[in-house]
Amino acid sequence: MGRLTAAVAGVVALLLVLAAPAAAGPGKQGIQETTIAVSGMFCSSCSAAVVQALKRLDGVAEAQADLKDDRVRVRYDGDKVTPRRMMEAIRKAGYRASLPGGQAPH
Ligand SMILES: [Cu+2]
Repeated sequence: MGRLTAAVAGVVALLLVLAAPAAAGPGKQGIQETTIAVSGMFCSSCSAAVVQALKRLDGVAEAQADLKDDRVRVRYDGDKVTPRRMMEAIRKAGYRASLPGGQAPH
């Protein structure tokens, strides 16, 4: 393989890698915001634990727990993390999580 051919092949490979996320599907890219219903938070250390669990995830920019309304509002990078992963993190921290709008956690 000549030098030029190798260079072209390299560029093509790079373009394919860059194009891959865009081809993965519409919607979920960039900064998103969602609200997750959380039950089992009874005091401010509970809500702090939930916020901590979320912020530990790569891609979560901001998390704000609302103790009174049993929910947490999250701003996140849709390329890096999904609401499903967030709910798993909340459950691992010992709380129950579901997406509002009837989507069951299981
Ligand atoms: Cu508590």
